[in-house]
Amino acid sequence: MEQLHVGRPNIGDRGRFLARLNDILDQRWLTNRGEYVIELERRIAQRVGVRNCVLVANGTIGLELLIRALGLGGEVIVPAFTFVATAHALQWQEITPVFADIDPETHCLDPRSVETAITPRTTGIIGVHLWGRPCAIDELAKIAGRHNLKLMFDAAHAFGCSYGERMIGSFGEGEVFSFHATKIVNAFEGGAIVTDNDELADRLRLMQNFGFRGYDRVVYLGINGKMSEVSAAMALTNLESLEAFVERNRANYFAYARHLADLPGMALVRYDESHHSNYQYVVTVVNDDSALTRDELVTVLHAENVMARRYFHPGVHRMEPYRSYFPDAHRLLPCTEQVCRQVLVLPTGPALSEEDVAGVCGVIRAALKHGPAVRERLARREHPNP
Ligand code: T4K
Repeated sequence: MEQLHVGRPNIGDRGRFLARLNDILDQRWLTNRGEYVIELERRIAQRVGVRNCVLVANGTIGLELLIRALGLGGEVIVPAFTFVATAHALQWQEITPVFADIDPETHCLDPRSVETAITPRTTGIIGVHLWGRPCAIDELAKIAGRHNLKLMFDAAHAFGCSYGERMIGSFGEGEVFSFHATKIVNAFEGGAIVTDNDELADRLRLMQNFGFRGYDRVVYLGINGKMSEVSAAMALTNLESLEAFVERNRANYFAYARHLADLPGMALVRYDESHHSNYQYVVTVVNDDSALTRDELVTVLHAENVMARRYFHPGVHRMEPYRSYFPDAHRLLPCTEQVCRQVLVLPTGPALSEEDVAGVCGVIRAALKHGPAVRERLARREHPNP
């Protein structure tokens, strides 16, 4: 089988992208808020239904800028079941990430755990719409309101997704998308901060461009977080194919659902049809009834060229520097611990055909059917006889 990946980039109309690239070269306007960045900001704000979109070089710097622009400090509550960037964006600014547990059904922050993590030093909450599935937005907003905390969202996975009829991107003080190569819409590297707050957006624009307000006039502490024109042109082109990408992902998702339906020990994480989803991730949970553990299954899949991923193993709380700072964090995170042990993300995206999906499921089915024999062979591979 040809190698199959989780994060194969979605690539829209190549001709349109190359025409845009030629135009950028002809105009010799490569970065610093050129016409492609302005056009992409306008289209994203319109699509999400917010007043402001500030494009940035990547999702991580988007998180860092929004955290700083909101004046967060002290402690901020985040999940540990997320990509490490969510916590790094805080720690990089010497703000302490305090890990709350997740709901085992949604894989997003459990509001009850958030409430118990609040201390007098807490200034904010960052919810992560993991796998593009919305957090418990209303409950988190109530908690933030009750304790006078700022609420923002890491929406890296959730471009094109909604909470009911309202688009993700329009909640909290602001939200951050990632347009990394592996995301539903990619800009090679890129990200966006979206918010309805004009004053916040103005501050973000200053911060993202060294604090410049016009030529020679610096009015704020800033950094370089700008998106280039070529990235904006790529994202604009891909945005025009978003519906087609989602359609392919959706078809793959339901093909997986059919093939894996009656497999004991393995469950596909569901997308609630009352929200729009981009179906970017095919997430499975390998539970205790499975004939093989998640880690055994991933070894088999990799040997068969299926590059399934153990996102976000072992959990941010078990990665440095957090592991050293909070060696006992896992005691308060039982659901995170379990999900980190069980989640397996399978390849999808327009690069995968339904036949590929059938092939992946065939490998899984055969491995689980012959579980004990496979386990024995894996053990022999690890400890060969002298
Ligand atoms: N918050 C959350 C919740 C996030 O998930 C992320 C990023 C962020 C914040 C930060 O946003 P950015 O600063 O990245 O904009 C990947 C991505 O690098 C990362 O962007 C993403 N989350 C995360 C979930 O996935 P890795 O370590 O899995 O990347 P990598 O290089 O192993 O790529 C994944 C797969 O994609 C590989 O199997 C190969 C394939 N691939 C990858 C690239 C880059 C390709 O086929 N072509 C490519 O160009 O993190």
